Amino acid sequence: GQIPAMITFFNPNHVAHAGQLEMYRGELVPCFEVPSRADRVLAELEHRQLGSIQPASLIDGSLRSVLEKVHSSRYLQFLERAWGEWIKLAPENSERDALPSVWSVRGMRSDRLPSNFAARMGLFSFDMGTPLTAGTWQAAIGGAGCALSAANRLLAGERGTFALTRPPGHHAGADFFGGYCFINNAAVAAQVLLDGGMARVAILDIDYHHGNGTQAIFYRRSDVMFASIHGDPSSEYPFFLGYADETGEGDGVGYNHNLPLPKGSDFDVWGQALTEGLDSIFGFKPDGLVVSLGVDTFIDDPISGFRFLEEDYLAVGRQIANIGLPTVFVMEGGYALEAIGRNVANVLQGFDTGKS
Ligand code: OKP
Ligand code: ZN
Repeated sequence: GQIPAMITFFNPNHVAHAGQLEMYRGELVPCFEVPSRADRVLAELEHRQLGSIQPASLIDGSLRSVLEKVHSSRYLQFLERAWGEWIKLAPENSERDALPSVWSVRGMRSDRLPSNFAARMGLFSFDMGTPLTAGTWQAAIGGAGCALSAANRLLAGERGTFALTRPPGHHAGADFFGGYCFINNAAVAAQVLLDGGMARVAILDIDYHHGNGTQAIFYRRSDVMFASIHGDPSSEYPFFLGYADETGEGDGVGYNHNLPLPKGSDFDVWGQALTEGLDSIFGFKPDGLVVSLGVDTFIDDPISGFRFLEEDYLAVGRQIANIGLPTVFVMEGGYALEAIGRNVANVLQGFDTGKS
């Protein structure tokens, strides 16, 4: 019969976010999270004719309202105004991106909102690898718009949709940016599905890095289950979250499932973790699934440590399709530029051809 095709929502504003340098081992190095990532994925989807490609919804009342449910008001206000404040500090700042350099840690306060911009950069972030640029806000809300549109199409009866955007989102928490992420697009998609009438939604995060922001946003909630397969945080970014003993708190107890794997793991090992993650998602009986789709699990990824081959991504898509849930895919990481398009398209194609 006819193969049901994926609908992709593309964020044309993604190019507005083009960071120059990130801090790495004591020096500023060129950013890995570059605009060509999204363009290459788009080109491959067009080349394979993998379903229709549509622009995302622009910022409006419904996007504002879901953003306020996922992020704190003071964080959103900070993010929207940050670039203006940065260039007000000194005119030459318009030549370079903003990076934090001071943080509030244990024993210090985070309830006071400092008037100093550098202090607020630190208050709302957790690393020095995530430059905030002139177009960060526009790009990030464009991505959230993709997630909103992709979730809405699922509510309208679609089996699978894809929010193709950058910057990624899964490291962004309710009130912090970091790990190249500013707005948590997967959390936006999940919240839209709930608001549209789904009782329970699962998020499966298959990016190489643990989705600490997504986990934190839903950690005390029983309406969203978060399951993640990722590099062991004892050696891999983001280091300070993502262990197997993090199972939720309060109402959320039992609805967080971390599956850390050692750096160097290949698809054989990873596939067993996927089966385990999908089993617990299936037991949760969700009405819908959000997949945080990172392809930095690829063997040639420059900043990650798993050993996926290109064809493995077809199997990933098929296995996800097997649990038979309406699914929104949301783009996260993947930094091997030459292969990123094929790897993402393979997941979507695997899903399209899998059991519905
Ligand atoms: C974002 B996503 C690289 C150091 C790692 C942070 C990685 C963020 C990954 N020089 N920096 O999960 O793909
Ligand atoms: Zn990643």
